[in-house]
Amino acid sequence: MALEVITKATKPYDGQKPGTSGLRKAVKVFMQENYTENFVQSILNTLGDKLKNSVLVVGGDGRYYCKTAVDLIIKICAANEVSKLYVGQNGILSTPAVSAIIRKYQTTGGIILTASHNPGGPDHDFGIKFNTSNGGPAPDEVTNKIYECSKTISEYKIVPGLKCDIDTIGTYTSKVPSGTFTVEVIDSVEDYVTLMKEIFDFSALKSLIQGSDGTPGTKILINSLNGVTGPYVTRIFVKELGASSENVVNVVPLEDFGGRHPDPNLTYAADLVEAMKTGDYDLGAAFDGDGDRNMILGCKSFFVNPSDSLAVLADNLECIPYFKRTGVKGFARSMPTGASVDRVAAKKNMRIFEVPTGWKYFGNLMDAGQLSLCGEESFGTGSDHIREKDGIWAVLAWLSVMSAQKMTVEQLLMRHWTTYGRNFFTRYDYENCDAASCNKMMAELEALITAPGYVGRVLSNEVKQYTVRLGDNFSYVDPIDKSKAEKQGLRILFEDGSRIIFRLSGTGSSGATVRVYIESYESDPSTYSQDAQQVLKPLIQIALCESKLQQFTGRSAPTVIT
Ligand code: VG1
Ligand code: CO
Repeated sequence: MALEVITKATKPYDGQKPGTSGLRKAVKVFMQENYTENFVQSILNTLGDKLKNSVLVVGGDGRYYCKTAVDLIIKICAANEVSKLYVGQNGILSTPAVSAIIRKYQTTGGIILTASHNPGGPDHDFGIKFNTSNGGPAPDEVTNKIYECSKTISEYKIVPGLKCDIDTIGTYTSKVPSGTFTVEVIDSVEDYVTLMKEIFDFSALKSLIQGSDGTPGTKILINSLNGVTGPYVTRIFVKELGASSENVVNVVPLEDFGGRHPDPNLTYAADLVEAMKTGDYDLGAAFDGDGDRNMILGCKSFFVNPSDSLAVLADNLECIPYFKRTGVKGFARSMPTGASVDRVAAKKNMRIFEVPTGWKYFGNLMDAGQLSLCGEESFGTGSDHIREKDGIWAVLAWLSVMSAQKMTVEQLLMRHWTTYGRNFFTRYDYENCDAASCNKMMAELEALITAPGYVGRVLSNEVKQYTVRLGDNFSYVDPIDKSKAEKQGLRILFEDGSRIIFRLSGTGSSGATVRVYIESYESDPSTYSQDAQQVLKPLIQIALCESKLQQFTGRSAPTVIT
């Protein structure tokens, strides 16, 4: 006998508007009656004709509330005539793995349960993100539809009696009024590992890590910050590539990430930074909660700025078998990302695209065959092998370059700067500020930098002066579908190529986070080893002064400096 579908009446909640990457709110918000159900039903409603007999991938980063949400999604999908779900065992799938699985099994899309780099646990954040059939985050057009739907939703459908053991791999079928509903519980890492083996030369990487012909192995230290990458890291670096289990730490996914902020930067991955300082390891890496971000460190904690990481990989893609096969079609970066990759593109005569912040803006270019490698300054690096940024992929890419070039991380950077000059870059984050004051600051700054007479103005501090070339609020027209994204960040661009950029974060769950991005270019080799904070000090002072940031936020220092 078929399980019963129940239609439940509900009322809309305010604010179910997906941000830079999905809907992120405090767990307690998601736990409100029908809150999660409303949003899931809104996602399904926007599928329209594609909903009936659709196939979706479901999984998340293992944070608190993931399993409850997976259970609800299974029951709601069963009631909405979805025909099949691929669910990661224990509800675990990294964001890059979801993207890979959507593409491999050509599903209608996927639902990812994560608030990415935001802390987890009952008192922290949860998130739900929808990815479309190309494996990428839903574009603005789709997320806007989901939001519209959430504002008028009056009912959702559910099969309360459906039970499915997501902890055990297997195929589970249930009879529902529309026919058979299938849940296939899959190994969380298998499909992803298969893809990585197609992209990289695992035997070369194994020789690099284990050492060969008398050369000592390259020692790695990988820190999963108790996020979703743990099982992937253990399988790939230990089982496949022969690293010792001491080379991988915090590899058990925890619902609260062990109480830490699962964000791979110098502040929140401080234990990796400390451990790398001993000089015992040649490459260190950390990932965020859902496994799409990466931080790369060289021996003695030599920091690879993500904008430089992108540029070095762009310059060395021939070291990776995948690109030998597919060719390199073009590069892209998000607008605030440092422009070092632009110099590589110019030298290689390659297309370079500048898109708004958020991985969803790369998808169309990749689908149209115009883009192979892209990145964001926020520790995101990836390629067209999937449609999400990919933390583990980035580490394997770096190891491939080190193996082929026989160089250390620091040597690769030094060679890069010697060839191209150095784009110094830093980002200041002021987290959890008062939203109204931040909005006011942004409005006043926009008025200032777009006023007549701002262009040509000379901004200076004691040591340096910069002439304004352009002041605007960045807008973008997608070259493929011509969709327009406006108000993507305030830019002050200077004659010498230096830049100051201001954005408000779209991933926070409370208050406002101001991000200030500062960049300048130097071609004098004596500067290359200098500290970015020192080099950028004059520009930072100018940025704080122009925006009156300290007055508006009441903060004398940022919470995170990258
Ligand atoms: C931040 C980053 C952005 C990234 C986004 C999602 O967005 O700046 O580059 O794509 O997080 O990353 P915002 O709006 O807070 O600046 V993840 O790994 O949290 O999905
Ligand atoms: Co993430």
